Amino acid sequence: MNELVPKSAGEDDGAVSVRNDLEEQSPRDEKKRRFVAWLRVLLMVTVPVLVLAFGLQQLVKSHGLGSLTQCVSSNFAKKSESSNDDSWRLDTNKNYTMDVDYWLRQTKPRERHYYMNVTTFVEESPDGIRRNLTVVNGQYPGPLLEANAGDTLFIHVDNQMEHEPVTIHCHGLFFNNNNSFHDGAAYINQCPIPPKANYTYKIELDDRQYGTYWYHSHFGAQYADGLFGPLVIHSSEEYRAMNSSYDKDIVVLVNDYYHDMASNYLPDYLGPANENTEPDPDNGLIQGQNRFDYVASTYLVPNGGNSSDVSYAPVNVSVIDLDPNSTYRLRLINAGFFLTFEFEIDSHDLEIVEADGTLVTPITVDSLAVSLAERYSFILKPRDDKKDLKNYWMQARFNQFCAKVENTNFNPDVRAIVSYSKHEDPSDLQVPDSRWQYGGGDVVCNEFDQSLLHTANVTSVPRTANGSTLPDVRFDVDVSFLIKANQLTRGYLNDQTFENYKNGSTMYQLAFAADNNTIKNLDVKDLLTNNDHQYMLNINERGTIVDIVINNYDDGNHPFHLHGHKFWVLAIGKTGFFDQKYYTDDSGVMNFENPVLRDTVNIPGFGWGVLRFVADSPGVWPFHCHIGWHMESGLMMQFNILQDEYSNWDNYPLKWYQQCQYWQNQL
Ligand SMILES: [Cu+2]
Repeated sequence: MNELVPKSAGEDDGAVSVRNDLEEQSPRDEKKRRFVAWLRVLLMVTVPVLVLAFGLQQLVKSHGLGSLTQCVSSNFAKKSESSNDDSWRLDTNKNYTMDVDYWLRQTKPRERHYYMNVTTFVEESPDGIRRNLTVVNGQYPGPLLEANAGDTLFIHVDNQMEHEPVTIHCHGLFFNNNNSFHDGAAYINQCPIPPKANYTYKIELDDRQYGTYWYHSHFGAQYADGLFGPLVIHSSEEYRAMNSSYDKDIVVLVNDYYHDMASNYLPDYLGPANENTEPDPDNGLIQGQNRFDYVASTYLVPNGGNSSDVSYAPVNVSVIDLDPNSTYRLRLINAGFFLTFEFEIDSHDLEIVEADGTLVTPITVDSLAVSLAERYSFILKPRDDKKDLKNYWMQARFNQFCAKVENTNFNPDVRAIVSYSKHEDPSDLQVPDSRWQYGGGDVVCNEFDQSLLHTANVTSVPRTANGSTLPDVRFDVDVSFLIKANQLTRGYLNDQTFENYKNGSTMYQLAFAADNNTIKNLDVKDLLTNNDHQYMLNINERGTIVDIVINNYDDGNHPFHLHGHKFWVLAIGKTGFFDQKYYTDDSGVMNFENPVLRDTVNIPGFGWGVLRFVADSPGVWPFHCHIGWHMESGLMMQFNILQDEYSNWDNYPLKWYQQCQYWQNQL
């Protein structure tokens, strides 16, 4: 039986302490469940009446700018009866433009509530080809979440899907030492939100964290289908540190894009005799939109579909409106599933000022390569005189050499128009041909050279107590894809491939059965454990300086991401292997002064990298390649940090606990 608290039965239904063991919880739970059952009946009677009475009017609370509140569930019901109706398309010119002054005026921390109704939305067409999407609030792409540093962010997720669970992960957030159970990684630090259930993430934002982030589903391959969007944390401190160098602020969201649901590609990809040949995208999008030149005779219908089922109507590129008299900060996000892209805007220089929420010493480039899940802010510097500014191509050129893309549908030339001319009809815009020579046709698969990025205003990376350049713990991890039993190819970190934990989530077990679980009991002090397919690096001492030394034995590049932390990119090697002598010699291979501090970085094919982080945030944190296909293939592990602390917390949300019980009862 479903033991979950029904929708709307109370947002914050109390907290659970792990000091009580599971048995001691039961009577309290039982009492609560009975109350909840009563509430459920009450709601079943009253809600339909209310809904009728209000004529489907949305009762959405508005806080802050409330930008999510305009677009709620009444969009879902309508379907193909209105093929010209593109209200499903998020108005990114409006939604992704931030009000710089508003956020600077906010001086006191406050709550920011956002409401996400998750549905599988039937057949809309960001690039002209109709397909199913899984979306937030009936729109694509996902809406912007905004807060100030120090605010408390509430994300109220209502999973309205009939059959699919969901989670929402806020990529790059710290979770402030005390609430990593809200990180949203399915089966790791959360049990997924079941179909037709809801969940509220309460994230107390660190007052030292600001910049450009994003959110996405962390359940299976779901985010490829549309469950993602930008997340920006404003800060007057950051603004001052940037010398107030902009007056307009816009998110540019870029993603590679498939013409079918990710789940339809997975059986082939993960099936026998497929040696890690990833599904290739069909297109890429900027602000959720791009052209696709459909030719019926040559179009490859994905996954053996029927060509007579293909529905297409031409779509234009998106137009980003700019004011010639303003200075813009653009926040660029690679929210894709697979590929790196090279980004440029004709006749503009890009002054990079931020990488993954870290201010960097400004550096000016014509273009830059952005790996999956990375973010950059830059100040936009037009080369033409202000009075001559008109229309220009913005381009995100997907690097198909990296991935050996063979899909003949694939359009790697992803564009939008940057327009300074107030226009009526986008199709009338005159845009000069681009003269950009994409990478000079470079067949190398590297991202932007990380050694050119320097964290602003620092003089040293964290060091151990004795001041040495060596870490407290060095963790070497080898990356490979191996064919093992039944001709199945899987991703391996050292010799371990990740599989979803079957009995709730690992954090649930490690916290609530700290002395009696099948993964890692509290008294086990091993640095590495591997039980129940849960490969873990265990750090038990707060403040431990950890270096992750990654050697990539695979020919493909892998953008690695660590949840809940930022790491210092001490070195990236394009060839060969890491050598211990780099710690102490004068080769300058490693930077211990001012390397970039970020949460995602690309490890080149047959290359290596050394990443340093300080283990100071208790939780079970995924460390993984962000290529969605590779995650599904097992290129993921967990960093179990300060289990003795989080297994004593008393603030686990009741619903977090109950949703794990729900899944256990399904076993
Ligand atoms: Cu990968």
